[in-house]
Amino acid sequence: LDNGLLKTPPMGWVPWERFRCNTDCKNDPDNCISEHLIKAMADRLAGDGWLRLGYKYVNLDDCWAANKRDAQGRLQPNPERFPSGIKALADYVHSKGLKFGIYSDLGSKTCSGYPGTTLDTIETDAKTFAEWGVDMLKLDGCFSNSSIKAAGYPKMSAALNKTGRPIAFSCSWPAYEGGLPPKVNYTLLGKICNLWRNFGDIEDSWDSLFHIIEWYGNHQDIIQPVAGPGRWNDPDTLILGNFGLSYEQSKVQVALWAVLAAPFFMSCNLRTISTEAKNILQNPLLIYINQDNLGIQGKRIAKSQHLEVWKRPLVNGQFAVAVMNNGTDGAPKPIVTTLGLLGILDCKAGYKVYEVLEKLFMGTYKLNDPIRTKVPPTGVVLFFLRPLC
Ligand code: A2G
Repeated sequence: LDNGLLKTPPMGWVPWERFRCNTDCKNDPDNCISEHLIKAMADRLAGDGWLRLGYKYVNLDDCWAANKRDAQGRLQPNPERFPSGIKALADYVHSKGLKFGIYSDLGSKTCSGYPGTTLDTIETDAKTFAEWGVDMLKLDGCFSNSSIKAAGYPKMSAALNKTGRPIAFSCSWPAYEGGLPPKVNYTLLGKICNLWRNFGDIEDSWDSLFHIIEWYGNHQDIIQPVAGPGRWNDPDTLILGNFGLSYEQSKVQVALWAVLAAPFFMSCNLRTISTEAKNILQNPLLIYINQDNLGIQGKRIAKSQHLEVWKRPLVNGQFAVAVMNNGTDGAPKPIVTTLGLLGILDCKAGYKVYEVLEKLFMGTYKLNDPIRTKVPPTGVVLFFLRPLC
C-alpha cells in the first residue's frame, strides 16, 4: 500500500501468541489483556533497548473491546481492563516514542467473540481509530464470508486513508482464503494493505514454525514477487522467548524471518524474557538484514532431505544466506559451499563472510574458496556477505 508507511517490515510487540485472550484480571492481573499489560510492554520496549533497535510498535490484538458498542455505535474498550480508554493508552505509548496498533475483525464478531467491524461500521471504526491516535490496524477475518471480505478490505483501506491519519494496514484476508491464487489476489493486496497474513496462526512449537517455513518455501514463486517496500508477507509473530523453541530453533525463526523480509513482531513476555532470547532478538546485524532498504524477500535456493539454503539480496551487493538443518540427527551437519555455488558471483575480488547469530567473522572468500560450517539439528547458520568490490 503506497501510503508512505512500512517501507521496511514493521518491528514491535503484539500480545496474541503469548497472552491470548486472557481476560482474568482478577486472578492474573499482570498477564490479562489490559492497559496495564500494554503499558508494561511499552515501558520495556522503550527502557530495555528495543526501541533504539527499531522495535517501535506496541499493538493490541483481540479481546480489548467491550461486549457492546457505545450509544453512538462506536467500538469501546472493556471498561474494567481499559479504564483510562484507548486514547489515553495511545497517548502513553506515544509518550515513550513508540507507535500504537489496534485490532479489529471484518465480520460480525472477532475470532474470540467480541464485536466485529461490519461493512456498515467500517467508516465509523476507521474514524474512531484515527481519533484515538492509532498508528496501525490489523483487520482479522473471522465470522464473515468471501464476498464480505472482497468488499470490506478495500473499503477499510480507503476509509483509513480518508481519516488523514497515517495508519498502517495489516490484512488477514489471504489467510482465510487459503493463501493462494486464484482465490487470493496479491496484486490487489499490495495496493490496499501494508502487510498481510498468508497462512494459519503460529503456535509455540518447532512443528508449527517449520510448517510455516515450508509453506513460504513451497509457494515462494507466487508470494515472493509481491513483497516490497510498503507491502509485506507476514508469516506471523516471533515466538522465541516463550516455551516451545530451543536456542537453536529460536535462531532458525529470526534467521528465516530476516531472509523473508518478514515483520519482526515479538509476542513474548518482555518482563521475563531470557538473556539468551533477548540477545538473539537484539542482534544489530540480524536487524540490519531484516530492515534492508531494497526490500526484496529472500528465496529458498536449494533443498535436500534435511538442508535448506535461503538467500536474500541486500543493498550494495551484499547478501544474507541462511542454511537450515531441519533434521533431528544428533550431530551438527557439516557443510561445504562456495560463493559460486550460492550464485554470488558479482564481485570477483571476493566477499567478507560473517556468521550473524554467533557474531563471527569467518574470513574473506573468493568465488571458489570452500566455506565450511556445521549446522546443528533443527538449527541454522546465517551468513552475511559483504563484497570487497
Ligand atoms: O484471531 C485469528 O486467529 C488471527 N489470525 C490471530 O492472529 C489472532 O489475531 C486471533 C485473535 O482471536 C489471523 O489473523 C490470520
